[in-house]
Amino acid sequence: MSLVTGKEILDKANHGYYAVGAFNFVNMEVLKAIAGAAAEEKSPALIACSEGAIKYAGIKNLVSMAKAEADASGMPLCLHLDHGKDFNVIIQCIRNGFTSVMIDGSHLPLEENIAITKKIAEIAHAAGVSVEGELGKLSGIEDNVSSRESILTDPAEAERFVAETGVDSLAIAIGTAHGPKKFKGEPILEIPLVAEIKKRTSIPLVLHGASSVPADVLEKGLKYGAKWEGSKGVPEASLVEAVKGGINKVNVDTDLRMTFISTLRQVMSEKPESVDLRDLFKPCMGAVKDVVRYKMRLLGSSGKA
Ligand code: TD4
Ligand code: CA
Ligand code: ZN
Repeated sequence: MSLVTGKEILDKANHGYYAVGAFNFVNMEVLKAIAGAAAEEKSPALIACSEGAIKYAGIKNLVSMAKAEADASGMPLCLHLDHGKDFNVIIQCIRNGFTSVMIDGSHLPLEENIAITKKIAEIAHAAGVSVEGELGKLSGIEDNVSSRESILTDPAEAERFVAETGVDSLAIAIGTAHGPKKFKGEPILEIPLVAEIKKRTSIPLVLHGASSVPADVLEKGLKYGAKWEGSKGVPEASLVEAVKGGINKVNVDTDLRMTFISTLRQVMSEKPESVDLRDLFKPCMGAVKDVVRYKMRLLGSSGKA
C-alpha cells in the first residue's frame, strides 16, 4: 500500500476514539521495526522524521525506505515531518513525498504562529499533504499556577488557532516534555484540558513527549552501563486517560531509542567476538518492534488498519 495522509489516519482515529502512534526513525532498522509491528498488529502508524533525521540520513533515503516499507507491510503508514521549523525543509518534504508535515510555531507569539501555520497549511493542502500545528509549550510544569498558565494550551486560543489556520491536527501542551527526564518529582499532567480543547476544536489532538520510559528498558540500560539515572516518563494510565479525552496521535521517540540502545549494550557485552553488524542490530530491531506493538495495543490502534 502506498503512503497515506495523516488526515486519513487521524480522522478515522478521532471518530473511533483511539490514538495512533507517531514513531520517530533515523535509520532502516527502526523503520523496519515500526513497519513490522504495524503489519503484525494490523495497525496504522505514522512514521516520523525530524529535521535532524533528514540532515542525518538524507531526505531521499528516508522517503524511499518509507515507501518501500509501506508497500511491503500493506499497512496504512503516513510519512510525517516532526517539528518542522525551517520553511525550506517543510517545502522539501512536501515536494519529496512526505504525506504529512508539522509546522511547529509554538515558540512564536500567537499571531505569528497563526500566520506561518496558515501559510504552510495552504501550501501543503494544495499538494494533498496534511498539516499539524502546535500551541503551548512542551515543558514539565512546576506545581505553581502562574508557570502552568504560560505553558499549557489555552482552549480559547486553540479554537481560534484551528479556525484561522485550517490545520488537520493540533499538538497541545498538558505538561509532558521531550526526552527521558520529563518530571523532577511525581508526574504532573493536566489531563482534563484535553477534553476541554477537544470540545472547542473537534479535530484530532496530538500529544508530544509521550514516552513512558518503561521500567524494564531503563533497568536493562542501567545494568549494561547506560548513565540513565533519573529518567522518568508519562505513566501509561495517564496516556490512556489522555486518549479517552481526545488525543488521537501519540509521539514516541525516547522509548524506542532507549530500547534500541539498551539492547545494543546487552548484545555487545554478550557477543564481544562478533564482527557482523546484523548480529548486533537484529535483536535491537526485535526489541523495538515489541515495544511498538505494545504501544499500538495500549493506544487502541491494533486491528484498525
Ligand atoms: O516529537 N517527538 C520526537 C522528537 C524527536 C527529536 O528528534 P531530533 O533529536 O532529531 O531533533 C516527541 O514528541 C517524542 O517524545 P518522547 O517522549 O519520545 O521524547
Ligand atoms: Ca514546540
Ligand atoms: Zn515532539
